[in-house]
Amino acid sequence: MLLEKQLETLSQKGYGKALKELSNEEVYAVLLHLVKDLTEEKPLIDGERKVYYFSAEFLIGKLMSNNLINLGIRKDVKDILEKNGFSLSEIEEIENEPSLGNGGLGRLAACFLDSIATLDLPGDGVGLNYHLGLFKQTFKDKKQYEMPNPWIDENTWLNKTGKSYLVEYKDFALRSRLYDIDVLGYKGNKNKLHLFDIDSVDEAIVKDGISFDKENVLKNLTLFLYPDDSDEEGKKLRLYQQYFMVSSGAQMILEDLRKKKIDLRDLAKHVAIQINDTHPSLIIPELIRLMMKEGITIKEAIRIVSKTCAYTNHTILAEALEKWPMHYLEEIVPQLIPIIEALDAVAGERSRNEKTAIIDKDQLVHMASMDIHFGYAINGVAAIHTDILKNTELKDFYDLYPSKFNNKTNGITFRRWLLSCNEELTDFIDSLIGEGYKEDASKLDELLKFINDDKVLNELLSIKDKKKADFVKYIKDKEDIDLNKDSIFDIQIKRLHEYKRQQMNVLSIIHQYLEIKKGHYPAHPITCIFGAKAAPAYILAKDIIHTILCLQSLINNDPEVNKYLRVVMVENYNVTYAEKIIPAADFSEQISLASKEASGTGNMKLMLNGAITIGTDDGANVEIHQLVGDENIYVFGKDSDTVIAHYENEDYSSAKILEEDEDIRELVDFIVSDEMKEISGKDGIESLERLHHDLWTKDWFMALLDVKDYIKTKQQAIEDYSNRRVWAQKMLINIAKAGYFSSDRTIAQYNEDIWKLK
Ligand code: NBY
Repeated sequence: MLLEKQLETLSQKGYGKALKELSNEEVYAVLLHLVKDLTEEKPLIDGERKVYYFSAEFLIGKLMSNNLINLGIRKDVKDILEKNGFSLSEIEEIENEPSLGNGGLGRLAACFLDSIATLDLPGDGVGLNYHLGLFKQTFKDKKQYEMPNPWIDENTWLNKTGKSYLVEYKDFALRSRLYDIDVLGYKGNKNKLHLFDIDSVDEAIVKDGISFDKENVLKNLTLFLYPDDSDEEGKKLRLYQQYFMVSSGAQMILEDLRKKKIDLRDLAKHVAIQINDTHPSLIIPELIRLMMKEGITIKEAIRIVSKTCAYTNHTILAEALEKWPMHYLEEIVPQLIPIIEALDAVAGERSRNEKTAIIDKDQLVHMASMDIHFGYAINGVAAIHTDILKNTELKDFYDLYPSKFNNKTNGITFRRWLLSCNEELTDFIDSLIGEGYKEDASKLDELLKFINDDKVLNELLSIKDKKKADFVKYIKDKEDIDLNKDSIFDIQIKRLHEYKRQQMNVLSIIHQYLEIKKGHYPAHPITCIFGAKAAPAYILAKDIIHTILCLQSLINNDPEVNKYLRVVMVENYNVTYAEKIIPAADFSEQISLASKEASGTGNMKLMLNGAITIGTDDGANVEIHQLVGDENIYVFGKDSDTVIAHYENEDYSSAKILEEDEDIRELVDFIVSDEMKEISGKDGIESLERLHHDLWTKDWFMALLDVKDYIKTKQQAIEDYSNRRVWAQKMLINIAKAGYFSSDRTIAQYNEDIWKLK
C-alpha cells in the first residue's frame, strides 16, 4: 500500500499524471527515483576497517532488477505495475547497460561488490567512469565492427559527489571528479562504488566507429575502457587512466582517515586494498609517495603499504601481465620513478634472482612483481590456477614468499544469476526447500533429496522449456533470428580468445554439418549459440567470428541441414544478453586448453541454471567436476600437466596431426572450401584463409590436440539428452551443487584470510 502511494506521488511530482497514464520510459524514471529514495534511507556499512576493491573494470550490468530484489520489493513492485497495465520486465529493458568491463574480471568485481554488501562488510569499489564503455559490437558482411556505447543519460544511477582531487602528471595536472553508485546488499545496508571522471571529457572527438585523438588526454581520459592498445599512444592513454584511478582513490582514502582523525601510520589497521589484476598496481608507489609527502620516511611508508595491499592474479597468459617501459613512466608520472627504483632495490636485497626483479634488464617495470613483493597476500582464482602459479608461472616468488600465496576460487552472485534472471526456477526451488539458500547457498544441496521425484524432475524440464521459449521470442524480436525451441541449446558465451577455443567448437560444427550431409543425423536437433566480442586489434579472433557467421549463414539457410543443426552468434553479447541466454542453456561449453583458463565464471552461472558442462579439466571446471562427479559433467581433452609439458618441450605440431589424420584435415580444410568462400564474399576470404593457415602452421592453443575427443564427448552428451529423466537428474545435481560457487562464499574467504574486517 505504502509503495503504491509512493509511486503515485512520484508520478504526480514528476509528470503531473497518475501512474497508469505514464509511458514505459516515465515509469522507469519513477522507479529509479523510488529506488534511490529508499536506498538513501539505508545506512552505510561502517566498521573499524574497510576494504577498497580497486579495479579498472566493474561490469555491473543493469541495476534496476537487482536493486529491487535487494530492497526486498521486486514482487510488490511487479504486482503494482501489473495492476496499472505495465510489465516490470519490459520496464527493466529500458535501462542502458553500462559496459564498464571486458568480461570475467570486470563481472567478478561486480559480483564481489554485491556479496561484500550482502555480508554486511564495509567495502567500496574504486574505478573509472568510462563514458562510452567497452565498444558496442555490430555485424556487417559477417564481420565485427565497433561502435561507441553511450550509457549515461539523465536517468542514471550515478550520483555526483562534491569530492574532487588533483592528479599530477609530468606536464599538466587534472582535477578528478567523483561519482558514486550505491551498492545494496541483500536485505541489508549499503556500500559505494566510486567512479572517477574528469569534467572535460568530450564525446564529440570520437569519429568513424571508435577512433579518436589519443593524445588529447583532457578530452579522452575517461572516454573508453581500454582503448585499442595496439599502438603506442593507446598504451600511454591506459597508463594515464591507471594513474588517474589510483591517485584519486589513494587521496580519497587518506582524506577519509584524516577526517576520522586516524594517524596515517595506522593505515594498515583501518584499510585493506585489493588490487584486481595489475591494472591498479601503481597504487603501491602512489600511496608511498603520498605518505612521504606527509613526512613519513620511505622505509616506514613501504612497511605500511606492504601491510595494506593484496593482489589477485587472473591469468597465466604472459602477454596479459603488464610491464610498463621505464620511459613511459618518465614521460607520464616521473614522480613515481624514485619510489619504484627504491622498491626494486629492496626486492633486489631480498632476492638476487633476475626473475623476481621489478625493473628488468630491458628497463621494463613488472607490475605483478611489485604487487607480490609489496603486497601481503597474493591469490589465484581457482584451485588449479593457484597451483599453476605456485609451481610454474610464479614459482620463484612462491619460493620466496610461500605464506603470501593463497587460493580464492571465484564465485557469482545468486541475486543476479538466479533470483533476477530465472524467477521460475527460483520460485520452484523456494517451494521445495524454502528460502534459506538465498542467504546460505550451501543449502541448495537440500535439493538432492528430490533426485528420484518424477514430479520435481518433470517440473525442472518444463521450466527449462519455458526459459528456452522465452529466449526464442527474445532473439526473434531483437535480431529477427528463428530458433527451434525443441533443439538442444548448446552455449558458448565468453570473450573471443584463441585459448578459449571457439575455433574448436567451429570444427565440431563443421563435423556435424558434414555428417548430416552424409545422411548421418544427430540423435537430437541442436542449436549452437555463441556470444563473444573480439578485441578490435585481435585479428585472428575476428577471423573466428567471421568463420562462425559464415557457418551460420551456410547452415541455417540449408533446409536439408537446419532441421537438425543451427548456428547463431548473437550481436553485442553483454550482461543483459547473458541473463537471457543462461537460463535457456542445455549445454555449457567450457573448452579452454587445460591450464589456460584461470577460473571461468560463466561455467558457474550456467551450472546454477541447470546446464550441463562440456569441458576440459581447467579452471573452476575442475572443482565443478569434483562436486558433481563423472556422471554429471562431460570432461574431455588432455590435462594441464600434458599441455604444460608440450609447451616446455616445444613438441606440439598441428601440421603433423593434420598430415596424419585425414578426419581432422577434412574439418580444417572445410574452412576454405568453395561453399565457405562463396558465402564469405570477396573481402572475407582472406579471413578464412588466415584462420586455416593458423591451424595448419601454429594452432598455439592446440585445438587439434583435443578436437576428436571433444567431438566424441559432445556426441555422447547429445545421445544422453534424449533420456529426459536421467538428464533432469543431472540438471538437479548441478543446481544442487552450485551453492559452493556463490560469491558470498568467496567473499567470506577473502575476509577470513586476507581482509579480516570485523
Ligand atoms: O578473469 C578472467 C579470466 O580469464 C577468467 O578465467 C576468470 O574467471 C576471470 C575472473 O577471475 N580474466 C579477464 O576477464 N581478463 C580481462 O578481462 C582482461 C582485461 C584487460 C586486460 C587483461 C585482461 N588487459 O591487459 O588490459
